[in-house]
Amino acid sequence: MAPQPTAADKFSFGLWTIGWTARDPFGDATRAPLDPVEAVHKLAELGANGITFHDDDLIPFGSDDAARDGHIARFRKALEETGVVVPMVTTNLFTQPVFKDGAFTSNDRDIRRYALRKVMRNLDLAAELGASTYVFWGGREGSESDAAKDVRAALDRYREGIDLLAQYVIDRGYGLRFAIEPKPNEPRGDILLPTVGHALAFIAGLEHSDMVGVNPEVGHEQMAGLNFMHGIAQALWAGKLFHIDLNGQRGIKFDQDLVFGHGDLLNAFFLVDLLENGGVGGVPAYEGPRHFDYKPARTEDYSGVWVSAAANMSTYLLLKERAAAFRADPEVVEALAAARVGELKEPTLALGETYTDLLADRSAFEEFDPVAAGERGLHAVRLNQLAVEHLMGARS
Ligand code: GLT
Ligand code: MN
Ligand code: MN
Repeated sequence: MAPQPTAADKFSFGLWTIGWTARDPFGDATRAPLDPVEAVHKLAELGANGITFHDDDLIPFGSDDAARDGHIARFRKALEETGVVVPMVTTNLFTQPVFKDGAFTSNDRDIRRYALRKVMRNLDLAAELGASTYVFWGGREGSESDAAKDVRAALDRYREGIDLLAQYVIDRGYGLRFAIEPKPNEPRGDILLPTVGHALAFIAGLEHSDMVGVNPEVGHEQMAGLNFMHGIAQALWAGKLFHIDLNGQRGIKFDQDLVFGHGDLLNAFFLVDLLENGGVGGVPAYEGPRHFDYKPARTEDYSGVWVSAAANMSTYLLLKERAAAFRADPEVVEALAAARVGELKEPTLALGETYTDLLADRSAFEEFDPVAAGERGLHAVRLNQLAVEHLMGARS
C-alpha cells in the first residue's frame, strides 16, 4: 500500500507542472489548459499542502489590472476553501520573446529594466499571499554564441539585479528569502550559474548574501552528470538549501522532468535519507517544502496527470520509510562503523593541536605505515548493497 500524504509532509507543486499542457518543441499540446482553481482543489484532495506559481501561470501575460485582480481573487478563494498555502512564488522571465536574450542579463538595457519591474510587481503579490521563498530560475540568462555575451558583464548585471531586488524586499519588510535555481543548459545553449556550485560562489559575492540561497533541481544537476545528493549536501553545509525541486532524470540528456524517483532511484533514496535523517542526531536536515517540479508525460490525459502527481508524493514517502528502516537496521549500523563513516566527523587535529604538534608527532609520519593503511578495505560496497536491499523491500 502506498502511504497517503498529509499536510504535515509539506508537499507542494508548481502550477506549471500539473498545468503543463504538454506542448514540446516537436508537437502541440495534448491537454487542455488547467484552471488554477481546479489545480488547488485537486492538489488538496491528493494530500499536497502547497502550490507555487509564476506570475504568468496565474495571470495570463498582458492581462489588464481588472482581469489581474479577478484571477488573484478566484485563486485566493480556492486557497481559503482548501487550506492550501503558497510557500514559494517565482517570475516568468523566459516565455515572452522580449526575454529571448535573457532578463537581468539581456544585452538590451531597457529589457533589463523591464525585467526588474516585472519581478517587483510579483514580489508584492508573493508577500501578499504569504510566501516565504522567491525563486529565480534564469533559464534565458545565457548564450549560444561566446562572442555575443560578455559573461563577466552579465554576472555584474545579474548581481546588480539580485542586489536591487533584495533591497526592495528589505525596504518593504516582506520577509522573503531568495533561492537561485541552477541549470546547465536548455533553453539556452549555456546558462549562467549552471550548477549548485556556481550558484553558491555567485551568492557569496552578493550584497545581501544572507537572504539568498539555492533551489536545486534533481534533473538539472544530473543533466550535468553530477551527483544530486552531493550537491544538496554541499548546499546544506553552506546553510543555503532554501528550497528544493524534486523530479527524475535519466542521465545526461534534455531536461526530462520525470516523476520523482523515476530516474536515478538509488540517488533519490540517499537524497531522502539526507533530507529526512541527515540532521544532527538523525533529525531532518531540511525543514522546507518538498516541492515537485516535474512534467506529467505528454502521453497522459488528466487522469494520468493526477496519478503522476500522487506518484511523486508516494514515492517520496516510500523512500522516507525505507531510509528510516535502513538507519534502524543493526547490520547497517555495524557496516557504517566498519566503513569508519563516523570517524570523518572527528577533526584531523585534536583540540588545541597545531601544525607544530603535528610535525612533532612521529606516529603521524615517521612511524606511520602507509602501505598497511593502504591495504585496509573501506567496505563501502556492502553498505551500498544494504541500501539497495532496503530500497527493494528485501529487508524490513
Ligand atoms: C521552468 C523550469 C523549472 C523552474 C521553474 C521556475 S520554470 O519550468 O524548467 O525548472 O523551476 O522558474
Ligand atoms: Mn527541469
Ligand atoms: Mn525547477
